[in-house]
Order: sequence, then C-alpha cells, then structure tokens
Amino acid sequence: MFNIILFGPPGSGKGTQSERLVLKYDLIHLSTGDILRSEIAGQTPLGLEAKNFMDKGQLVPDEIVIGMISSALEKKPQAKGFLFDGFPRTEAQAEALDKLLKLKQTEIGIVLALLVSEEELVQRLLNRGQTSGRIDDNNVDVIRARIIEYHKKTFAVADYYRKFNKVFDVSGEGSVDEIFGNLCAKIDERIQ
Ligand code: B4P
Repeated sequence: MFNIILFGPPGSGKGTQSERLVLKYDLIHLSTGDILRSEIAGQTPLGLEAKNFMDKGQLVPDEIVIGMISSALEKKPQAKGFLFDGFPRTEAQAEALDKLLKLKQTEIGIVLALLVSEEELVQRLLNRGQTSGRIDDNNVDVIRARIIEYHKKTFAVADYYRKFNKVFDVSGEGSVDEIFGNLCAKIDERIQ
C-alpha cells in the first residue's frame, strides 16, 4: 500500500491535482472537504454542524473529521493506497491518521506540499466562487479567514511529517500539467 498526503493552503490545487493523481496511481481519493460538502447537501446532522464552521472559514472540529476518515478507511479494505486531500489539517488529525494506518499495517509514504502565494490563492478562490456556489469561496473575508486558519493550525502539520523526512515541497504555481508532472516525479522517486 502506498499512501499520499497532498498538503497545502486553501486553493493551492489539492483537489485539482488529486483527481489526476488517483487515476495515475490507482488510489482511493479521500477529500474531507468533499465528504463534508456531501453531508451538507444531504442535510445530515453531521453536515449541519460542519456547515456552521465551514461557512465562516473555520476548521471543522477534529473529532468529526477523524471519525469520517476512520469510517472511510474501513469501507475500502482492498485499496492499493489512499490519497488524503485536505486531511490532516491539525496535528491531532495527523497523529490520529498515523494510528489508523498503523492498525492497517501501513503508513504515509509521502507528503507533497503545494506552495502558492497568498494573492494567487485569494484570486483562485474568488474565481471558483463565481461558478461553484460555495459560500466559503464567495467572500474575501471568509477566504482570508481560511488562510489564517491554515497558518494557525495546519502549517505545522508539515513540520510533524518533516521529522520523518516525508515532506517534499512542490511549486503550485504554473500550469496544472506542469505541477502534475513535478508531483509525479517526486512520487516516482519515492516509490522506487
Ligand atoms: P477543502 O474542500 O479541502 O478545499 P480547499 O482547501 O478550498 O481547496 P483545494 O486546495 O482542494 O482547491 P483547489 O486548489 O483544487 O476545504 C474546504 C473547507 O472544509 C475548509 O475550509 C474547512 O472548513 C473544511 N475542512 C476540510 N477538511 C477539513 C479537515 N481535515 N479538518 C477540518 N476542517 C476541514 O482549487 C482551487 C481553485 O484553483 C480551483 O478553481 C482550481 O481550478 C484552481 N486551480 C487549481 N490549480 C490551478 C493552477 N495551477 N493554476 C490556476 N488555477 C488553479
């Protein structure tokens, strides 16, 4: 099993690149953002609770997100590997993920960290907001709040994995194809 974390601030291209990576490496895509949005669309109790946080640009509480990932892992016992997109976003989530993977006798193989300037992030999310209908992409104050949350709570997650020499920084600016090529090069080096 080979497991990847795609790491980066909101709007850095995690979702965009994940779609391609899962096809190329035959991985199961686990995006906590997508799972939360589908809970919201289904108006489940979990979705209604998560919406309060997401609409303000805040992270959803760890216990909710960790529970979601735990059940998603359970559902795919035959997976060749997982691509975690937007998870873990706090150190508590990272520690919980390590424990869950250990139970499956596997671990994180690589953490790919996408680097994008703040102005580019804001512009991309505002652009997406014009068509996505996502409340959290429509308001510049909410977008800035998401970036602040990232610096406060998520940025340190990369340092957690740096201790294990698992993190590779990749520029997230340029064409989607070019970035994809650079991500694949890092994965291929690691797999060999
Ligand atoms: P997510 O769904 O994870 O979304 P994201 O961070 O906004 O975006 P992503 O990085 O995937 O977007 P992409 O670049 O592909 O999170 C949303 C919310 O859910 C969070 O704020 C939080 O509240 C909650 N949440 C999720 N996971 C959580 C967790 N683990 N713990 C707690 N809370 C959690 O796309 C951005 C735009 O850029 C797109 O329009 C795309 O087309 C464009 N783009 C991509 N690559 C580009 C490129 N190279 N050049 C130009 N544009 C590009």
